[in-house]
Amino acid sequence: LVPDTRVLAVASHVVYGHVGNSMAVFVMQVLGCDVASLNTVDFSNHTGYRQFKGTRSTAEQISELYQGLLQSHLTDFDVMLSGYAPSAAAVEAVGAIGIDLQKKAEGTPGSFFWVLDPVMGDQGRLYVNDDVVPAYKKIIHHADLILPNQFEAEVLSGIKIDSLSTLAEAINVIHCTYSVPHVIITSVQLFKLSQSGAVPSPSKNLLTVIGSTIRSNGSPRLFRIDVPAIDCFFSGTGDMFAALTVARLREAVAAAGPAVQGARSWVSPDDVTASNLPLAQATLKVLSSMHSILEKTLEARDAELAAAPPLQNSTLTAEEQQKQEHLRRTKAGEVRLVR
Ligand code: PLP
Ligand code: PXL
Repeated sequence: LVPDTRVLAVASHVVYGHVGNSMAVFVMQVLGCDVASLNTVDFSNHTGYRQFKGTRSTAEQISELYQGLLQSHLTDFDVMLSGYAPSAAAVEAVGAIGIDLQKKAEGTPGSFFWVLDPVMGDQGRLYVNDDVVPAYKKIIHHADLILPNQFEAEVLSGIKIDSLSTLAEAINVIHCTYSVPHVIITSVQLFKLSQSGAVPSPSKNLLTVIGSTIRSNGSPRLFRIDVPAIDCFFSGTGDMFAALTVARLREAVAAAGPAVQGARSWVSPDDVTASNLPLAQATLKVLSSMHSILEKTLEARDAELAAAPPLQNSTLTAEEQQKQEHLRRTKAGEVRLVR
């Protein structure tokens, strides 16, 4: 069912555990994609451990690897998935790769698709340098699909999302100001929006995903999917979402047939159901996989923590014990990708 799909995955690599490309490459491969990985950082482990060793790529190093692909004609990618980049200059270097691949595909609409995850922050907080924000704003209109979380959608659109209508406005800015035809806001906590009275009957136990494909008249075709929230913080879920979306969207677009395959927008103005919206169909499958992997992760984490209780080592200071406990819990919470 999956069409042949060559993906260029540009994100971080960790030696131990599963975030960034160390998550996305396996996920896309297991779903039948042929994946090339360009790593923007190479760390021992993800930053949630609060300590790591390793290196960040410079913009020059990223560009040089791409030059190497170019000189040997190794750029026949159908999809690029770009995630975390460690500086504004690195974001621009990744952007230049996406723009170059788009340009090569210009003669054949639909032959190249750039999925961009604008990794900048979460929960009201930037975790990149301030200058990364304008760097994303400069490249984002070249992307076909972007995957911001609620905070990143606010940063990009300049609209504070505090209701369903401001959420729709932010999506409209992404479609119209940035001319990005497809967007998925990967997590919205409607119950938090409701604290201002703006949203009726929300549940703390639901996570909402809202996406949209622009219609051929420029208006958004919105869809909304509520999923049960798993009450735990995992690193790498955004990367898993992005990787699953690449694979499932290829399937959904292929199933929708030639009319959709070459088009920038997949819906006409009078389409009112989501049944023919490939982005919504793909997202349903993505969320279903995410749910089963995260449930399994939670179960395995709890079993691991129960099997080996915290160390009681009186030679450690309280602070050292706390650190060891944090490391133990973080390791136990690594997303489980094995069957
Ligand atoms: N550092 C690197 C190398 C990352 O790839 C990411 C997220 O993708 C982050 C930091 C942000 O992670 P955190 O939420 O732990 O700050
Ligand atoms: O997107 C999650 C992620 C990716 N890459 C690295 C990380 C994290 C989150 O902690 O540390 C290196």
